[in-house]
Amino acid sequence: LRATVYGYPRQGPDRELKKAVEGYWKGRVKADALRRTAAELRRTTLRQLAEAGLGEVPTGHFSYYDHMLDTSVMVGAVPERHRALLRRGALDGYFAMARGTRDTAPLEMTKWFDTNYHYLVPELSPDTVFTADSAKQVSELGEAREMGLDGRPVLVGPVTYLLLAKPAPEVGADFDPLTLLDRLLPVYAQVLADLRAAGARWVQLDEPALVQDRTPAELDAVARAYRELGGLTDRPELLVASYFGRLGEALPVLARTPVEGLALDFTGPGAANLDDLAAVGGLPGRRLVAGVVDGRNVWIDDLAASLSTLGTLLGLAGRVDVAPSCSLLHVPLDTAAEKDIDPQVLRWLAFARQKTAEVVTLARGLAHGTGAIAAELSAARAHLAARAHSALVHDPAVRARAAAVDAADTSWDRRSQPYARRTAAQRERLALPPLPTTTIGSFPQTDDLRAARADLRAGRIDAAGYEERMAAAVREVIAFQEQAGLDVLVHGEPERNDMVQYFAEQLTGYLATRHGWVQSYGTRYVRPPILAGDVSRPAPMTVAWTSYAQSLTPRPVKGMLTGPVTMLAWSFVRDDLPLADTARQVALALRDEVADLEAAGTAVIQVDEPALRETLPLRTADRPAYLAWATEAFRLTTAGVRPDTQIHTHMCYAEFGDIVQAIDDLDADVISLEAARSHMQVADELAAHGYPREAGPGIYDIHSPRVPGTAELTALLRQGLAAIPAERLWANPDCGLKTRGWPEARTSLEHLVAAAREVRAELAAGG
Ligand code: THG
Ligand code: ZN
Repeated sequence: LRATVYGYPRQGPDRELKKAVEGYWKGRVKADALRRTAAELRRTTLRQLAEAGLGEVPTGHFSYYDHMLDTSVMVGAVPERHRALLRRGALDGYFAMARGTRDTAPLEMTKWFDTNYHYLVPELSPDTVFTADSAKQVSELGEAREMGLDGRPVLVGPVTYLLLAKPAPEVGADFDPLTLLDRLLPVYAQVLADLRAAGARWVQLDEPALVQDRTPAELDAVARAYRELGGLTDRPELLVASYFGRLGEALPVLARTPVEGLALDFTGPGAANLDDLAAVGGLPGRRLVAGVVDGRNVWIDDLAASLSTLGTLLGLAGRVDVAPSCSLLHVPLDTAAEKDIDPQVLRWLAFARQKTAEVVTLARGLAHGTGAIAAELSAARAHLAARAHSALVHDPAVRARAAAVDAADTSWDRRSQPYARRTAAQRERLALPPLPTTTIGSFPQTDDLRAARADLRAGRIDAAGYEERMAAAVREVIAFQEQAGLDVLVHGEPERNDMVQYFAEQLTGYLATRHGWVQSYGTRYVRPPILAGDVSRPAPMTVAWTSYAQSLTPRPVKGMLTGPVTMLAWSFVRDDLPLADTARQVALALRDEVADLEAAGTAVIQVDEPALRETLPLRTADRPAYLAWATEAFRLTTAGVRPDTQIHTHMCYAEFGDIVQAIDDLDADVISLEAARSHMQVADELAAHGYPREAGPGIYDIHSPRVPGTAELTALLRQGLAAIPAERLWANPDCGLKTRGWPEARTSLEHLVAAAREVRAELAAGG
């Protein structure tokens, strides 16, 4: 009966790892210094985990960049184009795979399940030759053992590794990486043998892909993999870990293999694992690691409820250990760093360090009875009660307004006229040319803008001085767009740090953190705000900047808002209110902002929902319900406007095929989409669905500093015209320009306008 965790934030309390890695890229930090920094961070983590009282500490979960990339290195799945570099220097080859070099493209990056962490996608082909490289795992285990700790190496399991891989660029899309399983297993066998030789008693194999819908063939692969690995004699004991939900059909499959332990998630939808476990007769004689503390949200645990779950589980396995539901990578490090949050409120929150203490407490309570943790139980009860009754959490006016949306006699989320009719009114009001040109919203976030924010924080300038610096940036952005000849302008968002944080700071119900960094990808981190209470908007948030920009030009300036789904997806959400209800509250607050923008004369309002596709539930059965509340929240935000006010939306990430219906259900007038990298495939998908509205599949890929030529953009527009008629096609980049530099953004947009003009001329000539 012990407590453990699967992984921990890697960056350090002050993001030391980010600084060291980025310093190394810039040549300012030597390889040795980077390695020392990393080793020191790992030791600090191990010390912290040991002092907290963990019986067994995870090792090998550290990463300079990403654990899937580390797994690719461990099994030798290095693309040919990166091999030479990897031979010359391990770190440089590693970072080349992550970031590319001048001559080689990086691995593709995508979301890790439904978290906001992004991993590097392995590229596999029938020619992939796997070879074992246990060095990282063995040496990190050694670090723990030197400190006298019982280290449990954590690896990505072979089935999840293959299920998350994609065919290498040189092989067809129909190649299935899972066919490589029989070649991969001997490599895992070798790593297991190496880890046993290095002193590992247990090894954890993470198989989160098994909480998604899996085909019989895939389940068969699971059975084969763990029968084979389980049948090895020279190996540590195997703990197969699942998280992010219910294991479902994979549970009986795994239970029939000889693995010594399973880790299951008992939070949220994972709660169903309890009945499922009972249904397979439990795990007699084996180890169950019970993920009872939510590992991906920031609220303190209801210790009494968890103890009761654990009590039930005791009868279902030979040995029960206590853990968070998943790696603590997805939460910030330590609430103690948050000096700006009211200490009363801070007690409701648990970050990685606090969650570690919670699992230790639970293990103690389970082993020695509730008397042994009476103080912790009563503190948790008091904090939960304080939260449940706090005025910060409950706003009766917000509740009443949200409830009124349900009333059958309202049509809150329907516009006053159907799309076909209002489009004529918009055409008349806006008088745009065919193929109107616009941008997605943000312009380059320059060092100067960041310096202004730092100056404001440090008190070197006052609010008025800061606003003047922002106003100057708006003037520059408007002047450029007029001169370049864009049709629908934006103010450029110089005043926004992050598209969620900016709004969260202005809405009641949200908490902001100072140090609550969570890794998004590589050395990039976000500080997700915390949805703590009922959401309302005390005052207009964007009207002043939008109106200022509009005062500078006769052309229409778009109002720019972040949509309700994204406001939830990139925040920590409440665990005391259904997501759909929070979405509705955020939508109503945004609806007021939309109304104020419209009243101020804004004719075009864009509500971005980049996260609509990302938040899709992992199990297909859960998707219709999600899409229903998500699209309703968007319509609630936007449907209150006049017919001649044009609503735009924007989404990033390339795969839309499975949500085209939901996009249609948003009832927006215009959608801009990331498409530059998928060669206008998006336009075809929209057309195939019969999408009836206006659309701007991006023709300028803003994810790279490359400047597209006019001819290339003209060709993409013509391609778009093949799928979407001229009166419904827009010309725009595929995402915001905030990560770009001015020189390339300027030239690229000039090319974009030139391309639109050229194709317009062709259309006018009847071509
Ligand atoms: N905002 C939020 N979440 C997101 C994105 C976002 N999740 C998905 C996607 N976009 C992730 N992409 C990024 C891109 C850049 C950065 C982080 C995530 C980034 N971070 C800065 C860094 O680490 O140096 C810190 C930024 C800051 O100071 O706030 O550049 O756009 N919420
Ligand atoms: Zn985008």
